[in-house]
Amino acid sequence: MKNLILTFAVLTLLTAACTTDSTKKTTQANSDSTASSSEAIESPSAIDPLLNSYFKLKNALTQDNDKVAAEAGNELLNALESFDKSSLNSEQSKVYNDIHEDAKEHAEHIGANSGNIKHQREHFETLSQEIYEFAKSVGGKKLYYANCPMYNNNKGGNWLSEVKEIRNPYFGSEMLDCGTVTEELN
Ligand SMILES: [Cu+2]
Repeated sequence: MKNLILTFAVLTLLTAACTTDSTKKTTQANSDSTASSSEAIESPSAIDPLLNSYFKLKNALTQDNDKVAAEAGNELLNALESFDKSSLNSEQSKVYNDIHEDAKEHAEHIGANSGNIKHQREHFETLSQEIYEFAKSVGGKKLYYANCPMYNNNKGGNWLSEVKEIRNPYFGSEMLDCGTVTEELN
């Protein structure tokens, strides 16, 4: 009898795990089909203002340009402050809520640190992690997550890129092609 109960419990657990998984897939499929009938729901463009200013920042750092980086940091701060969450599903909203205060702070410091590219890069490192998490949860874009193993005394640093080619934002002209793409987002 004990065995039977145990078997039943295990089966229930297994079934529960499978159900959760297939529910996820169904939800995913549903939201996909809703998106085609009403583009407001899964419009990939909701994240565009954030990504555009993030990429402007990243590209400025690859060019060792602290002034444009500061400009892009301020633009990113604005984009985060005026971001319209209405197109996000609950999972995406959760990720956004998790990152958004912190990302704002990093963007603000980058904006305020023209003349100190080293400090801008320090903030860029954590910021990149946050933008990556959010972009990954929103999806719908071909993006590349890259790693430079040498940044920060070989602790390494990651960044998100719109192009596959490595252009290192942590070292700029000093080591422009140092790094590898570690993940492709779709
Ligand atoms: Cu700072």
